[in-house]
Formats: sequence, structure tokens, C-alpha cells
Amino acid sequence: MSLMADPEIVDLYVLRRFVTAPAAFVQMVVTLYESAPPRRMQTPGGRLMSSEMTNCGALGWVSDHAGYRYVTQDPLTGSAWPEMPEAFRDLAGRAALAAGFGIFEPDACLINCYRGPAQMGAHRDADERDFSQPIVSVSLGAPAYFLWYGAQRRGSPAKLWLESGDVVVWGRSARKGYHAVQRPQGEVRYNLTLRKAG
Ligand code: MD3
Ligand code: FE
Repeated sequence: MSLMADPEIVDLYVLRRFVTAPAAFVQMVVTLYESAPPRRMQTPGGRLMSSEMTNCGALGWVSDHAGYRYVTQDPLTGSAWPEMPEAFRDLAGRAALAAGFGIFEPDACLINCYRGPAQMGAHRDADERDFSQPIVSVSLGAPAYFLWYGAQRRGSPAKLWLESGDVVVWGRSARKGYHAVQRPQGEVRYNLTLRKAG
């Protein structure tokens, strides 16, 4: 297990190449897209997000004019989100344990797809019920820089290069940290964000 090199950054763990077969994970994402297609969501302010999103698991994160929230049904299809693949749940559980967060049973997996110039601006994840739960993030496909701002959105962020198969686990003091993702350095990057949302 590797801890982020900067001693100021605690409770953020980088597990490099933790996914042994990332191509198989990409294949699972592509299969999930058949029942829950990727789509660009609208921010509450009316702007289109640049990454394409979908979800699997009991709860899915959505954004539209009404705000950010978790819902049990895909607004695009009217159906429940597809079941979370066992391999995703298993990986998230093992990553959280390896990072020292104990038993983690995610009920939500947001799947982000970044193509070309797609990126994600600085924000924090604040739509979950229980902030004592960690978050597990799985990077797949093209590499990208992840930016870590910490408690405040300003200042110069720490830069973390994430490659396919790298897993990051956040919790405790890092749980409400501001973060951002730069455009992929290549064709397409996928990210799984596994959360206990409900
Ligand atoms: C730090 N996605 O969907 S998870 C997101 O590459 C998001 O798609 C990133 O940020 C991506 O919200 C990777 C990074 C992440 C997620 C939750 C966090 C970082 C976090 C919660 C607290 C602190
Ligand atoms: Fe986030």
C-alpha cells in the first residue's frame, strides 16, 4: 500500500495498479452502457458537464436543473440502475480494507467517461448521507492528472498522476476535500467512483 508522498496529505491513499485486469473492467463498463447509456448531465446552473456519466448499483448520482442527488431509477430509461458488478464491489471492499478503512459496502457507483478535452472542475463530494464512509475511485484507460486542493478550493493543488488500474481511497479528514480531474492524456479515460450514498 502506498501513502501519498506529501506528508500533509493524510487519509488519501493511492493503490497503484491495484486492478490487475483493467481491460476487463473497461469491458464491464461498456456492457453496463447497453442498459444505462453514458450521457452528459446538466449542472443546476444549466451548464453541460464535459464528462459522460452513468451509474450502477442501488443508487445513482444525477445532476439537473433541480440539483444534485441520488436516485434509484435512471431518468433516461425509467428503469432501475443496472446491478453493480460483483467485481466492482469486491475491488472497492478490498481497496478500503487495504487503506485501513475497514468494511466498505458501496451502494452507488458513478461511472465517468472522459473523452478528448473532457475534465472535471474543482468540487467536493457532499451529496452522501454519511461522511464517515470512505470513497473509492478506480482509474481506467488513458492516464490523467488528479488535482488535490484539500479543505479550501484556492491555492495550488497537489498533482497526482493516475494510470489505468490505479485506485485511490479517501476518507476521514480527506473526505470533504476539494478535488478536480484534468483532461485525459490519450483518447479516453474511465473512472469508477464507489460510494456508500444511502
Ligand atoms: C476526494 N470523479 O465523480 S473520484 C466525482 O476521475 C469525481 O471521475 C473523479 O471526483 C474522476 O465526483 C475521481 C475522485 C474523488 C471522489 C470523491 C472524493 C475524490 C475525492 C471525496 C473526497 C475527497
Ligand atoms: Fe468528486
